[in-house]
Amino acid sequence: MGSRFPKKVLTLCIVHQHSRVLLGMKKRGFGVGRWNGFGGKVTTGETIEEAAKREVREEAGIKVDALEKAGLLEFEFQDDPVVLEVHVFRAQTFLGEPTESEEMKPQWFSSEEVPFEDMWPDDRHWLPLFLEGKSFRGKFLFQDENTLLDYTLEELGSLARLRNP
Ligand code: 6OG
Repeated sequence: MGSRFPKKVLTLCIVHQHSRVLLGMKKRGFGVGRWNGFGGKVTTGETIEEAAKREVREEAGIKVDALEKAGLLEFEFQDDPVVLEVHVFRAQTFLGEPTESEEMKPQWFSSEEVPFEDMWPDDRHWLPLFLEGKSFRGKFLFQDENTLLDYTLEELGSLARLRNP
């Protein structure tokens, strides 16, 4: 898990309001059949935060504004040199009505009933921190899409939060 590998920068935004979270069922591509936040690749000429907002609009049909940085996750697959650097954001407010797109089918879940068995295997580790309003940083090594081999995860304190995006 090192920085000498090529990186892909991605966003992941979860709308979190009191005791509920908005997730989307991925209908195609990477992670198909799993519930996840909304997000995707950062493209040239946009900031990571702009990309996060754009992806939420494209995938869930809603507008999010005040994004809060929640976490930084790195995913690596054995036999694949590309490291996925995923910037996780929290949105507490939004405009519009969540609407199904070609890529995602949005649905509200109670924070106590997150469907971890139909999500990426890393989510059960970091999402509880997210739901507690904490910031975190983690690295996850997968054998394949269903098998998590190893991971490290740290909660960031208030000092670290100032230093780490
Ligand atoms: P597109 O490539 O479809 O965006 N993503 C992951 N999310 C979780 N929870 N675990 C993973 O473990 C993930 N790998 C990628 C980032 C892919 C979306 O899926 C997220 C993006 O929001 C490997 O454009």
